[in-house]
Amino acid sequence: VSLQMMKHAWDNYKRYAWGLNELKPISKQGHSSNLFGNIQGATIVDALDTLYIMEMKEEFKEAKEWVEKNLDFNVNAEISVFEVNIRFVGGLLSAYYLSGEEVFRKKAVELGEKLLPAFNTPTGIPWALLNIKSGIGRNWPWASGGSSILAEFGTLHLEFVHLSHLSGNPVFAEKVMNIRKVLNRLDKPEGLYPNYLNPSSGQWGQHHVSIGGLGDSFYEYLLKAWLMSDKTDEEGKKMYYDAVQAIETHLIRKSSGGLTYIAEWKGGLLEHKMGHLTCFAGGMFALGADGAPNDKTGHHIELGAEIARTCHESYDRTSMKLGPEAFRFDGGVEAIATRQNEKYYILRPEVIETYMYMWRLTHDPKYRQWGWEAVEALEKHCRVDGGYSGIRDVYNNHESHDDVQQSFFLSETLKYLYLLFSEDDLLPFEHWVFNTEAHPLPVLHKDDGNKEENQK
Ligand code: DMJ
Repeated sequence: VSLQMMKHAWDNYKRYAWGLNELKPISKQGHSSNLFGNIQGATIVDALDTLYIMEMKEEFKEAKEWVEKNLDFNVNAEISVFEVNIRFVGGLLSAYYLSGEEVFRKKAVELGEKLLPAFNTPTGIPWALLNIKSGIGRNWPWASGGSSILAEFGTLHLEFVHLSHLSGNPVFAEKVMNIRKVLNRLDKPEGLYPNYLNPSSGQWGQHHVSIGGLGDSFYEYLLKAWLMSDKTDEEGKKMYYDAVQAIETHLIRKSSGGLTYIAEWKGGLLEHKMGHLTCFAGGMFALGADGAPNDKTGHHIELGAEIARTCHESYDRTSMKLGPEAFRFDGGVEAIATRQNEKYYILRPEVIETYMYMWRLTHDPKYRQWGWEAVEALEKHCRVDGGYSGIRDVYNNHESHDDVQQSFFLSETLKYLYLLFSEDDLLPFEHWVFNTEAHPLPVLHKDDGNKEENQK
């Protein structure tokens, strides 16, 4: 089924928005997000590995030809370093490792080089935004105290380690190792990492902590850096398990109805709200269970299972059976969005991602059932003639479509669905880690420097 869904999403993108970043499936035209500046083709690059894995050979070939002929980074564009890294660098790296086609390696390294000026700050903590022509960077105007964002500068590690591996140039890995050095020197309030860090002063901005937006994939990349290093990166490992310990103590709570959730922390006060983005953490806890210190393996799996259950409830308690952007555990509700501007669903993957990890790690059939419920809901409410669209209010009985087919729907949501219903030996966890945009990167095995081995 996910293959049919991919075909529908891809064919319509191709028909109405080919070469542009994303598709507007209702108005049947291209959609340009300013996150990528003038870089074009986000959907193509994000979808390459999904096409490959689903064995959509014709489509993969036309996507590759587009990359060869049209993917151009010599543009005057201000881009989000994080978004371009996870979608474009990550997408190109995976396409290279899966297919072995040199063009993807070349383009990934070329783009990586374009991103390097972002690190020209007093601390080496990169800017959020970079003009890839002039090399001038800056931060989001809304970020506390001119800060860079934890989830942005903390989500470069996996790709940059691979860029050094593939180019033979150590500079990429050095840049991301330095980020850790800066973080390790700093005092952390209650052992937690605030979402804001000023790249000039090296000081935290507001003490807001989140495992959802602004924080999320920083934690994910600590764990995955350790796994991707064939468990040799002890620093990443320690930072991950220490962070999880602090998260458990200060952010994880149980509702009176028995649902475990991860709250947000604002200078010591808890906001009892969990974002859809935070739901990825169920899969992360389960993936990290194996290495958990002090015999805590079972506990981390259980934590993953509880987060999966809570996130499933957030879907089940809507009329469309698709989860809201954020849900609350206060004012007499549990796992329900109470604010109008938190009731939307934009084809996000995190809940399905967690089902996929839980399925692989436990084989409890309920995760496939829950994934199937999501497929039915997507088909019923998000599928339109011209592709797939997000929904403005999942509690309503009538769809109001937002008219965007997000590129991560093809790279993540559909890929995780496909993996959820595949055998475990498709991209096995011993050999692959997924970047935060679901692009698989090979584990760099310590006993062989040779690439072929890593492609098993
Ligand atoms: C994706 O770009 C990535 O998963 C990122 O980590 C968070 N936001 C979207 C999906 O929701």
